[in-house]
Amino acid sequence: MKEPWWKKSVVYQIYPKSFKDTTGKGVGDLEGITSKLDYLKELGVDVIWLTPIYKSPQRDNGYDISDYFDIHEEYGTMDDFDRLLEGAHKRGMKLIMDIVVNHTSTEHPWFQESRKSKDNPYRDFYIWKDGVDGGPPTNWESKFGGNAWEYDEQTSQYYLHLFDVTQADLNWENEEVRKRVYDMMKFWFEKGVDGFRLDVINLISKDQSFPNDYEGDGRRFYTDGPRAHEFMKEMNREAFSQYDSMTVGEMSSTSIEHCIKYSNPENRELSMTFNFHHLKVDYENGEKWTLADFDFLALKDILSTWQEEMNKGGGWNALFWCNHDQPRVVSRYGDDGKYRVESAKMLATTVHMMQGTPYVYQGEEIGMTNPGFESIDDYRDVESLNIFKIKKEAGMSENEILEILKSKSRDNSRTPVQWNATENAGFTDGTPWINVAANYPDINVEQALADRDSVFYHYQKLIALRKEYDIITHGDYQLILGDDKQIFAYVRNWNNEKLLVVNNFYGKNAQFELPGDIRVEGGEASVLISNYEDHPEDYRRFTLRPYESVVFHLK
Ligand code: TEU
Repeated sequence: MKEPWWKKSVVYQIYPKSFKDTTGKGVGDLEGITSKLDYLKELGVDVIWLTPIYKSPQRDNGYDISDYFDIHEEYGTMDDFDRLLEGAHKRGMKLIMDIVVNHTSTEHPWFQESRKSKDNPYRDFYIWKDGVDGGPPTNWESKFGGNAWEYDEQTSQYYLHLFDVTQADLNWENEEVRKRVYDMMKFWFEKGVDGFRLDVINLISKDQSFPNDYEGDGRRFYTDGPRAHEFMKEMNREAFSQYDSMTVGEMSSTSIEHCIKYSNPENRELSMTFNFHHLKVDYENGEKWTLADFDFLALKDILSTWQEEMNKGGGWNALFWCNHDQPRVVSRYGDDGKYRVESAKMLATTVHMMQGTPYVYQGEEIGMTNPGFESIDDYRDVESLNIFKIKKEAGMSENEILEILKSKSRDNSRTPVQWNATENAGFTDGTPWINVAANYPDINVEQALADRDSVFYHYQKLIALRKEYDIITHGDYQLILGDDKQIFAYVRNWNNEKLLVVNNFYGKNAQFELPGDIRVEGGEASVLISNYEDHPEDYRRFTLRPYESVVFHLK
């Protein structure tokens, strides 16, 4: 079988709202993306992933879709989209769309019909239930806080919303719903898009007995649910398999076993999966809205287990630190002060040298940081605003909540891309929909392109190395020094070659010593990439400086 193109690809994620505004309304647009295609080409990425650009009331920045066949007005028109797609293809880049089919906006005409009456033809497109004892049908919780059921007076029943109350869950048991979804996917394929990122796709199949959850928030009754794989196979058969496409599923609270099933080509479901376990090591007792140092040993263990097990099971990982839901990684697992550049490069190397398809989130390639917002008025994200309210009502002080949001809010990654040092970082001539981070005069694309030692060129090199060395794609993965409290080191093996990847995750020196059981045949060693001007002589034993990262190629 010919190797699929996406195995050697690097994907660049664009959050259009914050990318580049060309009209002065303060919101990014499609033309803004088209105007930056040469920049992306220079970085070297192969695929662009656009977060949702469909018509939407924007309660959740487009993850609440009201028309799958139209473009959100502020972003432009279908012609703008066609030009963007053509521009990407002309430059040899692919483009994938973000598709949200676990739920729609309550403004979607399907839902508008559905809520009208119990016998409306669209009633069964969504999940409606009677209340129990004057309350909601189950105790399931919304991912954005509060109960997951909303009472609708018109028909005296509740509808399910695993996210915001304006995001009603579709009823995937209904064949007609599934058919409409596949037809819609084909519409975009016919336009020429190269695949999809599928939003929370492992939540579409709910346990039809809808039980109460006395041990948790309900997720075990809909995560990787009873018919999830069946639906994925059907989707593949009806849509994906008819095009040379890549598909990546966003998997919420999933397991390795399920991700192997979703992404092993023999199963004909998806190309690859995102999971989030490595981004929960800074939670206290599993709770996101807390402040805790990250657990370095757990981080190594989780990433390594996924590397080994997915490889063994024939699955394929999406590799990433950042997206539009996560704080900036340099502020999180690196150092966004003194060692910003070193630690941003080190973190990049750590995941780009693993097996899987790497994703770069806009601004990550120049080492953008969390903005450090001080006031609740700076926040826009529906989840952050909900949590602020809920925590306040529960008695937490405003200052304490603001401290948590400063490190955990999804808005940390949603501030505008910093293009240059002019007002509003060159993002807009108007008033940006969300404030630009104050450090834009120092951290911006123009500055990065002018500095050969910038984070940008490190990413450019990592992306180029993937094309040059097959071992990065195919080699197996072996964690070494698993107990070391400062060094994240691993070996990749392929044919008679090895990659030795050594990273210092802290701002103080560390001693590296290659374990004796790692055998190197010829002993010819070259350095593929590092983040200091000079690098160690002997790969077997050396001192790592703060956040130092070195990759040796051995054969
Ligand atoms: O996110 C799914 C999801 O569960 C999270 O990443 C979520 O943001 C986090 O759990 C909240 O604590 C996807 C999208 O990426 C996100 O932007 C949407 O808000 C969400 O689905 C609903 O469509």
